[in-house]
Amino acid sequence: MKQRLLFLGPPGAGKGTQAQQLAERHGLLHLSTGDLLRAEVAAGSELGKEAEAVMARGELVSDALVLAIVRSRLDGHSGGWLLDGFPRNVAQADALASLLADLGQSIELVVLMELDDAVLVQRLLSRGRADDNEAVIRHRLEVYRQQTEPLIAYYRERGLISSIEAAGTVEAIAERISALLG
Ligand code: B4P
Repeated sequence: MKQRLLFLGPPGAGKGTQAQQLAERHGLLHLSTGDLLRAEVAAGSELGKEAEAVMARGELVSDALVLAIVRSRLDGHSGGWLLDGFPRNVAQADALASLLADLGQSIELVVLMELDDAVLVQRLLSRGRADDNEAVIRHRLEVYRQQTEPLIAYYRERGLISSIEAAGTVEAIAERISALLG
């Protein structure tokens, strides 16, 4: 089974939901940059203070900050992993590629979760996190289109992408993902 995975898709596509379940089932390290940043905010660390206002506006936290978090978690981990919500722009993808080259590891599969904007907005409004009000959600979708969507071409050129339809029940989507893992 493929064990070095990356989940890509718009906010609310269910990356976190699917990644958590899959990682538990197969004993993979689940790295959600969103969760890690929210933990820093909750802890009131310097890093969290820097991230809080940026996240509340629906923008991307600085690449340097996110990279430091990912590097510290991947360094020294030799088993499988699942990156959820990272990378979110081409600079982060390039930085990840050089980090993985340093570690002698590589991405085996990028799962692209696709879903209509109307469903995304509905899901996020019912989740009700601090950054889940309609204006911020619309802005996050714009940031996704501008900064994160170019990663689809980036990973397609590298022959790594498989897409799935992210509508339906959590179980149905999990089955679609499992079918890609071999
Ligand atoms: P994230 O924490 O990554 O969150 P997300 O993209 O909004 O949500 P996700 O797609 O994981 O959806 P989820 O499973 O929760 O990002 C938050 C912020 O952190 C960013 O805006 C940014 O500021 C910052 N950030 C994170 N990573 C960064 C990086 N690398 N660089 C810079 N900044 C970064 O699902 C959404 C909802 O739908 C949930 O309520 C869930 O229960 C529900 N749901 C899931 N599957 C469903 C289904 N099949 N049917 C119905 N509902 C479903």
